[in-house]
Amino acid sequence: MAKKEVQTKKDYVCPYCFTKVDMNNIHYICTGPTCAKTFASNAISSRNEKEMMYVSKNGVNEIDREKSLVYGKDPYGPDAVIAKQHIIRNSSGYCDICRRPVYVRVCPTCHNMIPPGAEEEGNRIFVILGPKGVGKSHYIAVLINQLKNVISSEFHGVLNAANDSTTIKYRDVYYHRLFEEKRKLQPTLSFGSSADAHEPLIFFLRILNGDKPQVFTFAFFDTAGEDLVSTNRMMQVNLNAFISLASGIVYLVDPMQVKYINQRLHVDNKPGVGASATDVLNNICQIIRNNKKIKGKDKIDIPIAVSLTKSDVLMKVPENEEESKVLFGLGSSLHIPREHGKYDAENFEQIDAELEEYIRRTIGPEFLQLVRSFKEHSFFAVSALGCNPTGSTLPRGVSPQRVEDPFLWLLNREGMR
Ligand SMILES: Nc1nc2c(ncn2[C@@H]2O[C@H](COP(=O)(O)OP(=O)(O)OP(=O)(O)O)[C@@H](O)[C@H]2O)c(=O)[nH]1
Ligand SMILES: [Mg+2]
Ligand SMILES: [Zn+2]
Ligand SMILES: [Zn+2]
Repeated sequence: MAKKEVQTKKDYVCPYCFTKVDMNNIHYICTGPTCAKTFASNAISSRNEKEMMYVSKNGVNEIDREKSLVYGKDPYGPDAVIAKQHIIRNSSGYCDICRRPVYVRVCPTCHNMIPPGAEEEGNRIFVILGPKGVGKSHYIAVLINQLKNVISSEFHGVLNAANDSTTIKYRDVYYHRLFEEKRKLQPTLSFGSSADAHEPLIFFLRILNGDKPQVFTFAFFDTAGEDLVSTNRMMQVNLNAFISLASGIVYLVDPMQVKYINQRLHVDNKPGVGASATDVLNNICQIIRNNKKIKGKDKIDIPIAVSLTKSDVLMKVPENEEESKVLFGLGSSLHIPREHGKYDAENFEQIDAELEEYIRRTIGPEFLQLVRSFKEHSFFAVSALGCNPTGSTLPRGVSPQRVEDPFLWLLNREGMR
């Protein structure tokens, strides 16, 4: 990857509860198998009032008070979260029960794990945004699978799920349905509809290139298009917090939902003209500006990769003159493969320039203006499926095109070597 100064001592933002964590004030977990139970019985026998706060009603289990509160459970009630392992609420580095050193670090607010290396590399929260039906969920499903393959074979890295709930959610909601059953994904539920919808997919990426390995933590949020239609709605479902904390935004635009393109393109199953890409991006800008107190004249400091989705439909042979105005011809830079195993800045710059012109013609200059209010921006075109599905199944499976491009660009901004 291109050389870029690596920022050290990043703030660690907990991807589960969005708290900025002070790394000098974290909690630990002891992996000793009996310490939690011993803690509970010690507290009961010594009648230590402070410790009793963390013991279940029946006196048998240690209670995770913090996690209970974060998940909306009464820590004194019957469904308080039970701590399977003893929690140490100070930075002494030792378990107060078994006296052994402790290594597993957790967020002091929600007690989810802080990965090793977090204080050096920080973590990156990437959000995938865009109006309803633009292809966010299919993009995420395919991106993660593609990154696993691309990253390992090209960049000497490994992408692993950070926890069991990520493994399960990715497999059950995305991978199984799309790659094994070869069926299209369902529309995403609103962020407010269930606690489950709040939890991002979290992955660790370890890059072994160079002398010192780099570790990145990624949190992917799959948002529901309907949650982005108004700033009020975004505030209501608390989307504003994580959008503003993001290290990178992938903003997806469905070309078929753009009026100018929709009117000229001849494909099966064409969706209708959709919510304006400009309006939704404008809402996102407002939310970020309010949250980060960025003045109107200043640029937004989160890199944005604006990506046209479903690019497969724009690669066809034109049926007439009008249609050729909205298609990518044979000479398009999108046909030039990026150089593998390194960050191919030239290839991305060519695509960026071609797409900027395409977007100016088809979506309009106001949209470009808005994109330019981000300090760093680049245009991409991706296809998650590689074909235009006519029914609810994909008999020939998926053949993704360029889905990793926006992400490689964002990673390069984040100092991936
Ligand atoms: N031709 C083509 N169609 C696609 C592609 N990806 C998605 N689609 C179509 O677009 C529809 C919507 O995709 P989703 O991924 O569900 O869109 P979304 O943005 O997650 O939608 P919401 O969750 O409702 O906001 C799918 O059902 C597919 O029919 C692609 O790469 N190519
Ligand atoms: Mg979706
Ligand atoms: Zn212990
Ligand atoms: Zn947390």
